[in-house]
Amino acid sequence: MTSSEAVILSSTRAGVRTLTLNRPERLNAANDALLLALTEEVLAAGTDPGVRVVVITGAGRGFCAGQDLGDVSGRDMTFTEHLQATYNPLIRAIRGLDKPVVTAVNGVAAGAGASLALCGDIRLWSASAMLIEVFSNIALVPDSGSTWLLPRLVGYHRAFELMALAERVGAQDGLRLGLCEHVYPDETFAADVQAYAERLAARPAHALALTKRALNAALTGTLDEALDREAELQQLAGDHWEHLEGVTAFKEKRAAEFVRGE
Ligand code: T3D
Repeated sequence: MTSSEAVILSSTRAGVRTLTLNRPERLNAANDALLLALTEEVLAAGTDPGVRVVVITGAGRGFCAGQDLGDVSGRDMTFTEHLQATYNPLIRAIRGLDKPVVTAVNGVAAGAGASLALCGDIRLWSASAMLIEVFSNIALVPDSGSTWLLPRLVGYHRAFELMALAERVGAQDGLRLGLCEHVYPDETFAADVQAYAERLAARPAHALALTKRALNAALTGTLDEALDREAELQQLAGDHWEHLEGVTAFKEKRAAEFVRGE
């Protein structure tokens, strides 16, 4: 663990790098220091060979309450400049990372915090997690990717309703709506997240990186483009040692071993 004073805490176990937003007294509302540090940590995890999966979670009872509203007045940047300098690089770093990112939503995720919660490759929620597209409460527009991602998850109309009314989505509704993959009890959440992330970390890292790349590109492209891209990426996957190991393990009727001393 790095300094307990830090706005982002970082720890690594069994190939899983856990990045914890650490402003619990503000429900981890994001100030510039937090956003820049988180982006830096995500990018650093991407180039660290000891990291196979990144988990993003929050300290205390919140995941992230969005922009720190105490930090806005007196700012010498426009909203556009601010988003381009802080939130947008973070969301791009997560979506562009060649490693799976798990958002472990331990409590309320509001505003840009909701965008952050949604943008993980895998979204795990605790039973007391809650997502709020809170922007309209302060007469702002959803940002940090929410207008792109939420309608793809729930459809235009449900997304508009959630955004217009800033309705609170609890864990069971989040699961039903496809905003998360799994819900775990509060008491065992951290252990359940670590166990899930370790399962992911044992999977073939190179193949998952290519899979993430293909899925992200497919979200905005045509079927034709996806077919061509799959054919190209399959070559990269098929030429990698992971593929040989997977096939050999199948033939030898044993579990494949995808983690090597890299
Ligand atoms: O570039 C730009 O600036 C534009 C980008 C915008 C991105 C955005 O995210 S806009 C949306 C900003 N976020 C909000 O509007 C959320 C505001 N917070 C809330 O609505 C509520 O706090 C919650 C629904 C998230 C949680 O409610 P509750 O009742 O569980 O907790 P609470 O009592 O309201 O909050 C606990 C403390 O955290 C409290 O401080 P205190 O009174 O104990 O000293 C509260 O002020 C603080 N806090 C919560 N959210 C924020 C915050 N402080 C600063 N900024 C916050 N966003």
